[in-house]
Amino acid sequence: MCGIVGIVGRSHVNQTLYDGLTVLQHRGQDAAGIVTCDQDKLYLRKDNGMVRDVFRSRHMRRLMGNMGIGHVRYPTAGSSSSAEAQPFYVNSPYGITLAHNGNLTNAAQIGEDLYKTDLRHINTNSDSEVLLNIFAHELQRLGKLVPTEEDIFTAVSAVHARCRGAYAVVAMITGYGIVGFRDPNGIRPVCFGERETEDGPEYMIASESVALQAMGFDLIRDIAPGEAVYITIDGQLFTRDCAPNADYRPCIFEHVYLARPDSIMDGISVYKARLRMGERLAAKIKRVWPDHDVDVVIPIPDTSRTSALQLAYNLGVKFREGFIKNRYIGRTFIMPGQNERKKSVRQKLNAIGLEFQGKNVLLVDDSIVRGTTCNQIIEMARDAGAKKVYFASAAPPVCYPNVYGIDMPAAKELIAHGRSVEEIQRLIGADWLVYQDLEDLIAASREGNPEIDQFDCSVFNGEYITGDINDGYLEQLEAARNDSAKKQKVTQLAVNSESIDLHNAN
Ligand code: PIN
Repeated sequence: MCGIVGIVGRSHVNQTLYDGLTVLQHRGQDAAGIVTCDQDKLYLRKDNGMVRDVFRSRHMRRLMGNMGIGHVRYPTAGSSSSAEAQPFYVNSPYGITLAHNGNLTNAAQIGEDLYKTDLRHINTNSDSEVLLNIFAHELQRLGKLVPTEEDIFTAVSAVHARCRGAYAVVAMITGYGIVGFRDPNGIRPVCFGERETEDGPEYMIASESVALQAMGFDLIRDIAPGEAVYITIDGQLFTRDCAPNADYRPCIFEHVYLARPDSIMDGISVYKARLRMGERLAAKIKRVWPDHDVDVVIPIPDTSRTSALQLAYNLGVKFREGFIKNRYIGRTFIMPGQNERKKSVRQKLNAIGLEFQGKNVLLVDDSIVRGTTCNQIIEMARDAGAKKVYFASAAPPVCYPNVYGIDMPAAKELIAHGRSVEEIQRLIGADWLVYQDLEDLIAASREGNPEIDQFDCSVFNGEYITGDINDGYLEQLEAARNDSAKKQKVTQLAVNSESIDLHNAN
């Protein structure tokens, strides 16, 4: 999962891009980058780290121009070194830069085609560099000195024909404009908005509406699946459906955990979807355990708070803050090895004893992925004096790996993979465990926008909607994602960090 932004403004856009990226920082803390365009020159700064660490005043001063794009990266399969921070650049045609959120499931195949047929060299392991070169190649084939919006849309259509998987993209064509596009299933989110100025309208494309809102842009709408939006450097906006086979299937895990609650995504308020998850979970609890003895509902901060609040209300049980989070420690599921992950939970959360002593507590989390943190949190609740510790997950069991750009662990490392709810309950050490039903999760999201028939629910049901995922692909993914592979990557990273990225205007 990553965050993308693009702006065509009327004055320098560096600060707005920077601020927009900080609003999207939850989508990736691994690397950040901005490229701006001033006349026919590009200025690029990218590196590993959080937005506030990557950009210093001296970098910001150099990022000149009224148009630019930016990216925050969450590590997905293959990414690690700062050379793989985005945006990526290719000089021909026009000078194109690109930032991508998602994962191409046929990257290996089309990467080979790029080399053997299109005679293009890819210098990293990143599928985003592949995507950029496909787009560049398709634009170059048109052979125009000045690209028109028709040319841009033709190239995006060709990208759709060649690429499989999930991709929400912003690309900048030096001297001409910014294009945003989304795969034909609209798996990963991207939207666009407008801000009026005295000199005319400014446009912003972003992964989440919260970035537009925070920067004073009005949300126009989400980019539709398969659609492309092209904004010229002088502020004209064009849109076009570029995929004949578009079929809206946005990723439901955005609503569960990834997105900020204050975003409106594909017409759905993430906040309200989470409230409805709580409502439906409460209904299930009442159904399966009508005479429950829960004294208090306690969320595991932060994401689960919204659904826990509504769950408690609908159960008619007290809602209390029992855990306080040290907000200066990173998210847990981005850490490479099991030991580090274990250690960080107690550093990250602290229990308020008086909310636990002698009580039957129902802890609520947004999801259970590996089950390692909830195991420790349950232990903490017992240490704090809880009589009984029940556990509720606002999402169904996460049983399958994600191939569409979320850095989920390998199948074997998912606690729910091949296990029953009773087994999981025992493993995490809860006195009782309840999961949201998938149909309830879908209903909670869908109620926000009934026009969306289906979602990508692959981590819950193993149905990969792009239809190209076979066992071989999953095995490769498994090899790249298991803990030992990640550890190895960290060692490599230490070795690679001295390498020089030719395009980095540091
Ligand atoms: C964490 C949100 N959420 C907590 C992410 C933990 C799974 N984990 C997914 C639960 S926060 S585990 O609110 O953004 O801080 O099952 O892998 O142990």
